Amino acid sequence: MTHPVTAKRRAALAAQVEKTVLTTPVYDIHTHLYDPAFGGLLLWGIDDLLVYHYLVAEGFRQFDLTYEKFWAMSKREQADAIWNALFIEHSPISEACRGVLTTLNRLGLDVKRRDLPALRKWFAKWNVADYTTHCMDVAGVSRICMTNSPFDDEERVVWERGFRRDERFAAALRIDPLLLSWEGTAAPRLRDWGYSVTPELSEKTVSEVRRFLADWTRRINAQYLMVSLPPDFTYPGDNVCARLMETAVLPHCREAGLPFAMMPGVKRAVNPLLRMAGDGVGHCDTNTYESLIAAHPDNQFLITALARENQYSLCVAARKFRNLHLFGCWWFTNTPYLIEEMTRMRLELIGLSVTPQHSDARVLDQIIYKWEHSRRIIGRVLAEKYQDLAATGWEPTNAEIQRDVQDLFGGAFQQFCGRQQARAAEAPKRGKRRA
Ligand code: HDL
Ligand code: ZN
Repeated sequence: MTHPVTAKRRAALAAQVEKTVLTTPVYDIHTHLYDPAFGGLLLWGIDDLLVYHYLVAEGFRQFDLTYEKFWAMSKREQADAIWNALFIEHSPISEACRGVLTTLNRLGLDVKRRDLPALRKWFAKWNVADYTTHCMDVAGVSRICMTNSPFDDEERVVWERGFRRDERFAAALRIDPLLLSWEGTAAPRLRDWGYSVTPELSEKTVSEVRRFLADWTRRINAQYLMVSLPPDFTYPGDNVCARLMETAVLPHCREAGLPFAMMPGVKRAVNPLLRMAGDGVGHCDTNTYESLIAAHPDNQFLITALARENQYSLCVAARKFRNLHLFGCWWFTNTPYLIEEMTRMRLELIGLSVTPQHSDARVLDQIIYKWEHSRRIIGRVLAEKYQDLAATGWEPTNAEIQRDVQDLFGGAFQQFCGRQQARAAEAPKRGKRRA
């Protein structure tokens, strides 16, 4: 017998969920932002917002500029071209355009004036330290995880010099060149840095790769390791990527007590003339990820996939493997339509053991719109789920709603990471490294 849920009760539930979702602080577990100590690497302000690579790609669909002409422009000139094309000559309907306006509006700026010079004047008054705190306050983001690569020359020197960490900024060790360009990029660089590796994956080389991973894990206090993988990555497979994962990366993660995050489905440089905006999407083979996860029950895996078509099979895979945690609506899936579709699919198939969103922000101010938009969608879906439950007679208390939302906004991720740390701590304290 269903319990008649009055419209008033449904509305009260929805209002409670909305209030909780809009006010619960978020741990943003994957971004391209930087601790302000990294100086110019931390992008912020109206011109960086406008030349974000999502808007560059959309701008090229409207203006007749050649690629060469556009890339020869200053950042301000590029921002002017994008502003005129996407905000003045056409209405800013796309999610990336809307995001700029949401950010400006939440910062208290009057967007209907369409006055870019006035906007620039407002941003010019800020300094990065105060503005970082302001953006995090407006966005309700309490912690930001960076993407940190030793292979990024600008970033590496800051780590090597050392600096006082802003404890709001966590670090993740990004290792794409190690796995995807071992012979061409990583092996020579590791040798430059004093690790005696050879292109062949000898025992000595593997041991030195693990020493490199351990050094950088310690240096940045990595919360997880991370790689973005092409659609055709296969496991098992006779490829360097799979072999380095198996012999070096995953044993290191077990020993260090860290999850391994994989982001499959990027087709890099589909249009190289667009530079960072030129990457596309490819469908990955979920079998590969099921095989990898099944073969490593003592590792914790985080996955966010780029192709919409992979979302359902990954949800089913997450039902099979408790050491798989799905996160975010990444990149091209970060649109209202797909965030709603993916959040429904996940809540209905794997409940609250998921992290429905990360911002992937490259420009500090973007956390304001990326979280404003996603909170509202996640809140709508969650409210509907509770309303469905209410029809059975079961209703969440306000404390249970708060607990569930905290889980979705970083708590479930931290519990998931905690399992790998606990396993590493239990591991018998042996002299030699764990295989
Ligand atoms: O590889 C990644 O982490 C992606 O997020 C890329 O950095 C991509 O350029 C991006 O910014 N997507 O939103
Ligand atoms: Zn990213």
